Amino acid sequence: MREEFTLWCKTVQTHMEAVLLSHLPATTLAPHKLHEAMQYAVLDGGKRVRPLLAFAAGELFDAPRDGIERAACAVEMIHAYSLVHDDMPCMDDDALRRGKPTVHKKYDEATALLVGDALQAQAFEVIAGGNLDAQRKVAMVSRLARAAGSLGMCGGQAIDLDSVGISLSRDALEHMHRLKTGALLEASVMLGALAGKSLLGAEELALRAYSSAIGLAFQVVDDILDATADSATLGKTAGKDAASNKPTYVSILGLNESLALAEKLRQDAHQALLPFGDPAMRLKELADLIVQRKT
Ligand code: GRG
Repeated sequence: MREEFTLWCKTVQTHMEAVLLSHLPATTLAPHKLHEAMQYAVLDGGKRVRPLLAFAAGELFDAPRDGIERAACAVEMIHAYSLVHDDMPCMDDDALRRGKPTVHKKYDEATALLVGDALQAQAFEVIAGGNLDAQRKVAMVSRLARAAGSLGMCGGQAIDLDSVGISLSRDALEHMHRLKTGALLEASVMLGALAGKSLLGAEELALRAYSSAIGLAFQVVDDILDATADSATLGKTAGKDAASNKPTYVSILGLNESLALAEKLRQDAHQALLPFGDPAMRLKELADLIVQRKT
């Protein structure tokens, strides 16, 4: 990893803490417990991969700073909501997330449900505010809604919940992950870019090809880490997929082929960025980060 890129990531990650805080309701406002739990779910944790993607794509298209920050904030809020709901007893039933007790453990189930609901609404309010043209905002709202809904992340989660204990084909596994994880990662890239301009057909296609490759790579690596890393390193319960009899890339392809697939997807991502040349360097390095990450 280039030192300059590592520094850029750290700067964005640190800055995002302040940006997210500024777009969350203050804990001094009632209902205090809900607002406190929303901050608990969003702040001080996570790799901020989605904001990094939004920043890199926004900077590629010279988007205004506030527009990039709002795009980054909105995708991270949707992501945080999905983690809170996913950890609840009715879904994955997990006690550890981002190295901390999950929201329903720290607070209670009803609060966790409301935290997710409120964060989802807040994400759209963040995009609707600010000074971007109405046309830009509508494009961003529409992309994010599609990515988060039943044809995106929620749909992928529904398929995932239905596939416990059954054997999925590789294609079916890929479809599930494209919705569950890939849709929001793609939206992160697209929202950053859309904060800058309306995308031309060729730009849209190239960014989609890039997002598709990193989205799948992210999941393949997630499966590899679930099988090989420990809970302390991951900040969440490791080995959960095998324990709950879930189909994963490692269970279908084995470890070595999964590693080779992640590497191929990294190269596909690089290839997709060729039309943008050097200015797309950060997106390229983010593909490397996604594949080489250890948590
Ligand atoms: C509940 C509607 C609903 C959706 C849940 C994203 C998701 C869908 C569930 C999370 C379960 C999971 C472990 C998915 C695998 C990939 C993934 C999204 C991992 C977590 O994302 P990271 O690694 O997390 O970016 P951090 O904490 O770094 O932000």
